[in-house]
Amino acid sequence: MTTLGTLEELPIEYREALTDRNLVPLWPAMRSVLPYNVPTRDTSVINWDYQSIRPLLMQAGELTPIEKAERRVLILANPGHGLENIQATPSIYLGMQLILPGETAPNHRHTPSAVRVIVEGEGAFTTVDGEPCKMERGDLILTPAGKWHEHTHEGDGPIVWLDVLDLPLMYRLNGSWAIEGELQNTDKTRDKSYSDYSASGVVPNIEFQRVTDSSPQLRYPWSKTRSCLTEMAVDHAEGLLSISYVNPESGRSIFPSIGFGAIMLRPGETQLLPKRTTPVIFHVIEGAGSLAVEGHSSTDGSPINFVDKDTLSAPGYTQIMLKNNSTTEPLFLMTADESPLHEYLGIF
Ligand code: 1HN
Repeated sequence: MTTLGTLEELPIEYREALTDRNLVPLWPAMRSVLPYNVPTRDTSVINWDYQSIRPLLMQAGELTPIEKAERRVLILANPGHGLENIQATPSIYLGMQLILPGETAPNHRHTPSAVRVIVEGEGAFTTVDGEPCKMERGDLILTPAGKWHEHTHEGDGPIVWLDVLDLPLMYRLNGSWAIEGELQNTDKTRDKSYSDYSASGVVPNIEFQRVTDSSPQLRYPWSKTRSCLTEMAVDHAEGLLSISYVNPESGRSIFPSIGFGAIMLRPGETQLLPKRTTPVIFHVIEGAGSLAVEGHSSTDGSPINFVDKDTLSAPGYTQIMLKNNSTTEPLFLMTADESPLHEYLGIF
């Protein structure tokens, strides 16, 4: 490996002359922007365990009325990226959002795209461009870039969901902005994508814009994903059981930025995930297990244990091992990653 010259080796007058002209020499920075063999991997292995998040989120419900919050969220920030940068991975933002009975989070729309993964509670819905999307445990509710959305809670207990947005990417592109709107106040009882895309392999002939970058289906019920994975398990005795959430019109990722999927581990099973370029987020829908990431683990060197409702992160370019800690029950995880961007950029 060639040893490159450093900044300190350059005469101070020369460095000042460069700075005065907004110039920077490349060679002292070369290895850090272009390391050999493996990229910089800032994403730390973290478990944001729900058991410790929940009381703090409920406290936010007492401390801050919805009118003072607009969105009452605790951000799941990855220390590897610096907490102040609100990144879970380089381009993914995560937050736990709380709405109390009778509250409405006001209508707005913005350039970042968002998915909500429902964590607990029932009786709430997100209205997306006039379509009310019911929120049940494990469901994915999409609010693609530019679509109006407000959240209404008519149930009894609190409702909590995980927000997954491409906000860090959008923000650094200087492309993140929002518009406020009047409440949509729909009197519809369900969203039309519920009927339009209720069967896989069957698509409606009512709206003829066949391919859009973001999925026209707004709600992906967990019950369907779960039954698909358990049906797959009947016909596949071994191998990784996983699905991708896709735009039903194009077969491609539901967003151009973030890819979503789900994994099932059979009782007692351990799976080595295919080594990939993209960092990944796991959210535990059902079951208990452990995560082991090559070169990263808890301080005693053992894998990180998790239970349902926990959310974890792992960097790219590493070997990831998942284990189902139960010998009788399956384990179900949702995943979010940056694969659509890596594919678009030709590095996946
Ligand atoms: C947003 O619009 C929501 O609509 C949640 O629920 C979290 C974080 C940053 C920017 C916009 C929501 C958000 C957000």
